Parts: sequence; structure tokens; C-alpha cells
Amino acid sequence: MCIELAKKGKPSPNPYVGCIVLDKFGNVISEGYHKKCGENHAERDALLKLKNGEEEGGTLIVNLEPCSHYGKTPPCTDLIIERKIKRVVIGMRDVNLKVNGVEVLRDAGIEVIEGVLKDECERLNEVFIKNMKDKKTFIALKSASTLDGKIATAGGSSKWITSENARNHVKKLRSLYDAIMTSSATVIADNPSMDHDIKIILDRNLRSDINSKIYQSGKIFVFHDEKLSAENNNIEYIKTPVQDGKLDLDFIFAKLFELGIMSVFVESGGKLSGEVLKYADKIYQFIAPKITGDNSSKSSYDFRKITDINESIELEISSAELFPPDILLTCYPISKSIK
Ligand code: AOF
Ligand code: ZN
Repeated sequence: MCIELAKKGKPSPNPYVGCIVLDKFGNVISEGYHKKCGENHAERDALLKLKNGEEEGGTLIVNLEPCSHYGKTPPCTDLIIERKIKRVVIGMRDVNLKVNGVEVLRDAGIEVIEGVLKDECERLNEVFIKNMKDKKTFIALKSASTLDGKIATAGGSSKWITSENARNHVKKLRSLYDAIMTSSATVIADNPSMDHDIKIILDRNLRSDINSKIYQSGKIFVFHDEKLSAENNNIEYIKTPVQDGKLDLDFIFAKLFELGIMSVFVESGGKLSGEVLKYADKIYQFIAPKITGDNSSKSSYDFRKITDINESIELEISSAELFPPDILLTCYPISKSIK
């Protein structure tokens, strides 16, 4: 229940947090979640709805360790103690080093049960964990291909590989991330709009036409060769070092974190997808039950030649979902397979 409640929020850069409160008989008497950065935490949201003390002696359940520090909001532990909660059940400890809620609660004589659905809770907050631990932007990569891994014919015909069902789901996935990213090649070939509040376009030579659909809404960042200059009131141009004829992705992803973009959803052709693979934290691979049978067609990931199949990048599939007639494999790269 906490995880489902948590997902109703849009908390970035804060974590997803949901909370329920049980009275001393075990009945659910309140629920809450963290809606947005700066607003009440889930525990406060749930507890403030209770006005008659029915939570006294009850249990508070939350997917993340309650905070014990002053941030934009006061410590949740203070309110939990004040409301005379007897037991707190948490999914995972907070990775924010400022937080030490478990000890604070135990010192106040509250029973704390830890680690309930820990894996699910960690997955829910995979972006927050990466941001806090590595001080890096979380990178999700999406590709949609035929059964033989193709994203377009040699001539560029690609509309549509996957069904409307699948493409509608992509819109939902985009909204889970702070920004979307694509390449000038995709803007030029497909003229997509990729609706989002923040759009990032990698355009080394400033080739894409700013009248293209993607430029018509949202906050736009264009990363381009530092040797070039461009200006436009509605676009933020960012000069970027070039390495081996390509924009330096280390620079770009570091810059995104500096800009406060905590997660990015990358959707592009095989070249950028291939380059981004080694940075990807998560891969969404849609597969349509179609076969081009044409080895000159364009591939999902196109960035190298290998001779030994054992050099392949290996992934762990965390879920397989049908968006009939297509399938979505949600995968995590196995890091030792990435060189
Ligand atoms: C909780 N419950 O619902 C959330 C928590 O600036 P603040 O006050 O919002 O604090 C942000 C930090 O609090 C954040 O980095 C994370 O460690 C924790 N988030 N904690 O007990 C919540 N959202
Ligand atoms: Zn809190």
C-alpha cells in the first residue's frame, strides 16, 4: 500500500514515500504520501489527517526510514514521537546521510521493524539512491525494435514499429523522469514532439531545425560542439567538448546533475543508444513481433564491432509486460559485462 501511495507523488529530487497508519487494533486509519519537494513528508501527511488521538499506541508503516533532520520540512520522527505511535515499520533505511530516524525512534522507546519488502522499496527509489550515493543523474534508455533488433530500414522507414498501445505506455514512462534526451539525428529523421517539461537535444553541429516539433514546447537544452555558438531566447545552448568526433557524454551527464536534472529518459536511434549503453542504469526495450530479415536495416544499438559473442553486454530482465501485440522488457545492465 505504501509503495502504491508513494507512486502518486512527483517528488524529484526527493524520494517516493507513502505511509499508512494503523490504530492499536490494526485498522488502517490514515494514509499519506509525499506529493512534491518542499511539501509535507508522507508521515506528516498521514498523521496530520488524524485529529482525535486514535493513532496513540498504533503502528506507522512507511517505505523509507522517517527523517530526523531539518530540511525544507521538520523531522518526521518528532511528529511520530509526539503522536505516541508504538511501532514503526520501514522498508529501507534512507541513503541520505543526514537521516538517522531508526535510532532516534528506538531511543524514544518505539519498536522499529526494518527491511519489509526491501528490494521493492529500493527499486521504487532507484533514482534517489543513485543521486544520493553516486551524485549522478539516473539514466534510463528506451528502444523499440522488431524481433530481429531493427529500429528502421536502411532508408529510415520506422513508422511504426510498435503499436499505439506500446507508444502510449512510452508517454507514461517519459513522465517518470525529469527530462527526455534525444539526438539531432532523431529530430531530423522522425520530427518527434516527445512531450515533456524538459527536453535535451544532442546536436554537435547544430544541424536540427528549431522549427521542428520538439522545439515547440518545454524547456530546451541543446548540447553542441564548444567550437560553435548559438543564441535563442527559448533555448539553452551548452558548449560541449568533443571526443573522437562525438559529444562527450561524461561532460553531458555531469552537467545534467549540476542542472538539477536527477533522471533522464533517452530515446534515440542506434548510434546514441549504443553510446549511452555504458552509462545506462535501466533499459526499456520494446519488441514488436515483426521481422525485417534485412541485415542492412538499422539496429537498436549500433556502436562497435565484436568478434567474440562473450563480449556482449549482458542484462538482467526485471519484468516482461505485454502491450499487445508488443512486449516490453525492463532490464538492468550487469555491470561487469560493460567495458
Ligand atoms: C521522510 N518522508 O516523505 C520523504 C523523506 O527537504 P526535506 O525536509 O523535504 O527533506 C528531504 C529529505 O528527506 C530527502 O533527501 C530524504 O532523505 C528525506 N525524504 N523522508 O521521512 C518523506 N520524502
Ligand atoms: Zn520526513
